[in-house]
Amino acid sequence: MALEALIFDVDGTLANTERDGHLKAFNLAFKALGLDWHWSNEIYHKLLNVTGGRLRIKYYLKKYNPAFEHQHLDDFVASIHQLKTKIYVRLMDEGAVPLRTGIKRLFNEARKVNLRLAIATTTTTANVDALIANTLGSEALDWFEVIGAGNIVPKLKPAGDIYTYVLEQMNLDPIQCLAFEDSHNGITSATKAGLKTIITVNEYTDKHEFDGALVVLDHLGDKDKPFDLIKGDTTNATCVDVAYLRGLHATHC
Ligand code: XBP
Ligand code: MG
Repeated sequence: MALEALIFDVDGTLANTERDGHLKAFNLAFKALGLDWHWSNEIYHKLLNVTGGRLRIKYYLKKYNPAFEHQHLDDFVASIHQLKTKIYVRLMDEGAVPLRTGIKRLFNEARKVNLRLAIATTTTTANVDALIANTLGSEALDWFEVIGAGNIVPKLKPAGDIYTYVLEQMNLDPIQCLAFEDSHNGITSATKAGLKTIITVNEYTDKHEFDGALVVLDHLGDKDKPFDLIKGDTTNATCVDVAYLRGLHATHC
């Protein structure tokens, strides 16, 4: 079956949103609410194993702040997360995080040949919209046939639900698509939905296990900035373009 669609994770894949976006927003929200919690980059590295902001806050409390008590913990965590989302959106509006190398180029190339595009992420819809609108323009939101976000399915990555949801919405078989991810939880989710995955690592995920990945790269590459191949078939390609993706798909899918 021919390659029909590309499905992208957001955080760490489209942009390095964690340090200058999510982490910053969590800490600003804690401060604004008068909480004396502060997540260092080192702790955040560990907290990232738990996907989804609400679950991450609850995991933090259990593991690093067990003395903290609240009568209505779920509601309290939800209110912290709501404020964190508001702050994150403001940071994106201020242009806090650029797209990763090659993302804009690949979107444009894919659109030219009518490859269908979609998003599968654990983050909140408002965060995805803010990142896309501020880096590509609000019209770019229409480039994605489906934006599958964390508030749509009950089980977040590493469960396969969000990818399965996106595939169902697009009426596509996993073999007709490729997924783009940056983390172990991400590739686990895509694999559970039957998808083959291209990995671009970042500072938080470069030590992760990526068994079953089609290829592991430092980034997608651009004309003046070739990618480094970390794992996968040797190639003369220097950036991930449609021809390279079709080649990978024809060989491995
Ligand atoms: C990304 C995440 C997200 C963000 C926070 O995982 O884990 O939880 O850090 O977003 P992936 P929210 O890239 O695998 O989708 O606070 O909106 O949940
Ligand atoms: Mg990710």
